[in-house]
Amino acid sequence: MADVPSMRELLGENPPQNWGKWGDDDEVGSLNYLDANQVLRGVASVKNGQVFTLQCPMGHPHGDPVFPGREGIKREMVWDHDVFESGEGPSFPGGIRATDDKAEIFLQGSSQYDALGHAWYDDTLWNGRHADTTNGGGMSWASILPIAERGVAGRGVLIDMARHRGKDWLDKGETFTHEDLQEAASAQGVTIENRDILLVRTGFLKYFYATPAEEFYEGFVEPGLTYSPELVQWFQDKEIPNLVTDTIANEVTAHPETGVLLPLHASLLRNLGVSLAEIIWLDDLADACAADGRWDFLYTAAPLKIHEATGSPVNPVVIR
Ligand code: UVW
Repeated sequence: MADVPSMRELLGENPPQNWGKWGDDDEVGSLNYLDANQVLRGVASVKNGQVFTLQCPMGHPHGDPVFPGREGIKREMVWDHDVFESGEGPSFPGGIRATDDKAEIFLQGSSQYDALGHAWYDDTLWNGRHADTTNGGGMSWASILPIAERGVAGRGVLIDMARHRGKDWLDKGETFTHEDLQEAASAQGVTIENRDILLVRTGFLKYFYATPAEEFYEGFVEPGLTYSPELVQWFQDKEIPNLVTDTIANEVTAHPETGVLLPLHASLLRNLGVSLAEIIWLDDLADACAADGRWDFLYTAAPLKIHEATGSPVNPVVIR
């Protein structure tokens, strides 16, 4: 791919950047926008008490949606009825028995939050720390732990790009811009306000579960937001703390004009500190929003507190 420009060439020498904005030791970035007022704004958008959990099941019989190279959960039983009957299980006073199981998982192999240090270029991570902080068996800088300790809560707004375009799901590689998001928002009758948590539905997870894996992964390219300097500036001006999508990587896999892979991971996550939540199930929430025409709600999420991890499974909760 010799003719693909470097990330620096695509994004420019001085792209919008929030390094130092919340102090040199900050590891949660744009989540700092979600102060108490933003949480109360989210609470104020709760109207009928409906609750939605947005995690995709881990270990779905169809297989789990993962970025190529990763695998879904591998879970096995440690204790079951047979283990006790065979005498291999423990014997507890009084005779109580229990199930137990264990799992091998890619921490980014299911509905997940990315750590701010998860993706980088030019050897430098979020807030200007060197990429060698990822060495030595874990992330000593900008791991998922600070985000897990902080939690995420605020007003969420769902933009249903698939519904807006009259499709069950967007096509492989289909793109949209921040202007398309705003056009869809006004068609939905909702405004994307400053500091909103931005949820975008493409229908691509619905496509995943409806499609054989060979077809889904053939020429792997997801639909999604596509990089432009204007889009990055829009995220910066609107102070978006968190992008949440029903795709595996939050953006069109490769920038169509240049072939650069995942430039929004570089410009939003690394440079602006925008938290990325991926593989998030939005279909049931979208149906409820479409039914009564209300597209804003209280969005809450907390990844797991895993030391030095690059990401973590999450089950966001929405109350509307
Ligand atoms: C990669 O790291 C390739 O993607 P994601 O951020 O979706 O986990």
